[in-house]
Order: sequence, then C-alpha cells, then structure tokens
Amino acid sequence: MEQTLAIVKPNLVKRKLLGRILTIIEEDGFDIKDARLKQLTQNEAEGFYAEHKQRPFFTSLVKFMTSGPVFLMVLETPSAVEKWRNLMGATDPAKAAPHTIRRLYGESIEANGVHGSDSQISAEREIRFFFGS
Ligand code: 3AN
Repeated sequence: MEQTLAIVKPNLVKRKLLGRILTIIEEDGFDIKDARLKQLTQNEAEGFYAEHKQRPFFTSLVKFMTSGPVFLMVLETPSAVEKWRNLMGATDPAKAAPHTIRRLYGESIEANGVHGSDSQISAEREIRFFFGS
C-alpha cells in the first residue's frame, strides 16, 4: 500500500466542486485515510512550497493558496503517488489529458485545481507537514 497527499485548491473549493472531486477519487478506488478543510496561513503555504521559493511565481502561488480554504486528503491505494498524478493530469490544464481533473476543472497553470505529491519521499514529507506522523 502507498499513500499520497492530495489538495483541492481554493478555486475549486470556492466553486463548490469538492463533492465531484471526492466522487472521482472514490470511484477510482482510492481510500481516503484522513481529510480536513483548512485555511492555510502564509507561513504554511510558504513552507509547503519551499522548494519553489526561487521561482518567479512563488509569491503569487502563496497568495493564491491562501485565498480561501483548501481541502487536504491522505489517499491510499497501490501506487497512490503515480495513480493520483495520472488522475490530476499535467500541471498546465491546457496540456492535461482529457478527463483528468486539471483538464476538467483547472483554470490556469497556477489555479490548476488540485495538488499531488510528486514522489513517495515528497508524499511522506507533505503528509507529515499537514497531518503529523
Ligand atoms: P505539480 O503541482 O504538477 O507537481 P509543480 O510542483 O511544478 O507542479 O508546481 C507546483 C505548483 O506551482 C503548481 N501546482 C502550480 O500551482 C504552480 N506553478 C507551477 N508552474 C507555474 C508557472 N509557470 N506559473 C504559475 N504557477 C505555476
């Protein structure tokens, strides 16, 4: 079994698409092991995206991620990291495959609607960051 951290970003929570995304996740066979709605502080968003600190979009990304509550989830299934990334689609919604969540609901590269850990090591760090051990 493997776990990954999934986040529904503020734009999709605001658009009341949480139920639809949970349905997609459940129908794809993931087990939701933990979940929480959370308004991120600036510190939390900066800490979470620390690896992007030097990127030109960092300030804007932090502002967007703190613009309203996010929905955090620990998803579990075999190959959870890869499986959730496939279901999300590419970072740029315009380049994401048909039927992926980012293609369906993403608005831009920044407001692409959902986050997923990019490796098992990131998943461990990100789950610990929000949910503890
Ligand atoms: P992914 O979320 O697909 O792993 P990363 O890790 O490269 O993509 O980027 C993290 C987040 O930073 C993305 N989800 C997106 O919100 C934002 N981001 C990435 N690239 C850009 C960009 N060129 N312009 C604006 N925001 C970006």
